[in-house]
Amino acid sequence: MTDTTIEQATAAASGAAATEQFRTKQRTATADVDTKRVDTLVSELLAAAHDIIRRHKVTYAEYDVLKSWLIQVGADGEWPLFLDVWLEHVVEEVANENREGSKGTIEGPYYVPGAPRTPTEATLPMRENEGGIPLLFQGQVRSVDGTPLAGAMVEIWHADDDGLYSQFAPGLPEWNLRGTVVGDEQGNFRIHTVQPAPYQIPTDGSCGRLISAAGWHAWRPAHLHLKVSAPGHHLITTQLYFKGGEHVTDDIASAVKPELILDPAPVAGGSGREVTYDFVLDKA
Ligand code: MBD
Ligand code: FE
Repeated sequence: MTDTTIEQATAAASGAAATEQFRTKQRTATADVDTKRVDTLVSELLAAAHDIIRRHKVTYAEYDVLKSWLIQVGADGEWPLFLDVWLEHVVEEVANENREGSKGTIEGPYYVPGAPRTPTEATLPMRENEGGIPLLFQGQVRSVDGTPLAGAMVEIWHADDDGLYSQFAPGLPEWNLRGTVVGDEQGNFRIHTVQPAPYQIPTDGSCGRLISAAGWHAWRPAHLHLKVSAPGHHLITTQLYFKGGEHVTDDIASAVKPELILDPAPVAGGSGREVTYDFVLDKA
């Protein structure tokens, strides 16, 4: 445990980094939402809010609390966190409802493109005494028809044993526990890392204030984030969790699916745990 790192991690710092990361991504994204669509979506969203105000007789005092909270979410840079925790899971559900291959789930606010490339069998960038149980995560990338996929890439990023992400918490090496693993001719990969800890949403920012005001908890279960791709196939963004882990059944971000739960076994004659998980990609 590195206590100083925990003390220095603030909602505003991780929020600012997540906001900047999203702005970078958005510059390269193209959005073409036509007038009719904006009219429909925003009108229905507002109508839902009007209905809630009427049904619950929302007061001016409550309206002002909402207003100041919304202003503060922006000031804290917590819009990426708020949206990815409470809305993204439904966007993902709709986006991938017709996929036949492996299940995806939300990306969350802490993906950074361009993590260092590693060979097929690799240890993720980590500190000399990185905490956490060693984990060997291996598998194969195949097409829906069973064909092994040459040219597959497995991007992986996850929190450390303190639940902190590099580039979003201070004091961590830039690419700590992030990598782009290049599969072999058969789409195989073998990734040596450590098991992440559960992730707690920052309690000192606006999302934390909402959580305590509503009497909720602030936790996501321990998870690996992945983006898996191969030529001629749809990229899949997903996460994997650990059987029996804390908050696997009550993820604040509602992003756990039964197909995404790993059950690593102790490494025979070695240290740590290992697990095999294959990815099946839809044809593009
Ligand atoms: C995370 O690590 C995460 O994966 C999501 C979805 C939201 C907040 C933090
Ligand atoms: Fe995460």
